Amino acid sequence: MQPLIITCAITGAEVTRQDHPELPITPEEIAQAVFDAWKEGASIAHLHARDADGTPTQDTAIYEEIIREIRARNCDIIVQVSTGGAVGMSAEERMKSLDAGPEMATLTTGSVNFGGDIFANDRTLIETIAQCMQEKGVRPEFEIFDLGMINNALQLIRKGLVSQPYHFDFVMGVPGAIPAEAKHLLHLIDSLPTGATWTVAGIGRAQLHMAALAIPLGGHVRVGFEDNIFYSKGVLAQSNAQLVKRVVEIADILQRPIATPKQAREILGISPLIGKN
Ligand code: KMH
Ligand code: ZN
Repeated sequence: MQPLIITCAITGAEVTRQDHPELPITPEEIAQAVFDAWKEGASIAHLHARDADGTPTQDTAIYEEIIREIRARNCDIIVQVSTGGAVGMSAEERMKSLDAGPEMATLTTGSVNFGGDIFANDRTLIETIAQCMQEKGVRPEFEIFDLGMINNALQLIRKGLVSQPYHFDFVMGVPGAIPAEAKHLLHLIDSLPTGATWTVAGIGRAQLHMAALAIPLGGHVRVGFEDNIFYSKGVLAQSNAQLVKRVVEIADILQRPIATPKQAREILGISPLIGKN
């Protein structure tokens, strides 16, 4: 089994300081939270940017500042930016994060109900973002909120817009999308192209359960405040790092080693970080 890649989704676009008083918002806060999560065993940081007042933004300069702050901490974590942004953003706005020089980025391959909103990703938008990533040499992670999105991802592969190795993230438990249940996870895994790797991001209380399922199944795990702010029922997690630490503890019990960023880059087909690994 591959060593376990842990992604930490630090901030997201939906959670507010009202929801969690320690939500990282400024580039410094986000970078420090990434550093702390990396220290605990995360090898990918999934990043969203916020304005000074906490509003989601895809502003290139803010992403650049976050990345600069991460590297200033001598942290070799894989930087994965969001191209999902927030509901309602245009494709042009969403792609601005790709100009900040990330190694990896998310790519949602279909539209989905997203709570009371619609996260709209029509075919033209998906292909436009995929092409932009290909031109910039940014590795995509397919964000799969529902089964049909795997079909759309396969279409991109057939069109030559994404090359191997393929990596998928199953986001499970968003209200309006695929429920976070074991039978659905098994079906998603079964629907992947041969050799693809996968991560699961359970939403809310499903974060823990889906992580615990993924580890013995040979998948990878995403945790963090973007998807879940609680440690247990009614108890807020102290930090993103605390959520990462718990996954490492479970993996340890199940005797699955944790991937370093260097190992994660090898698995995901990402070039070594110059001067680091
Ligand atoms: N904020 C969601 C609407 C991604 O990062 O690519 C989209 C999202 C997915 O978070
Ligand atoms: Zn995201």
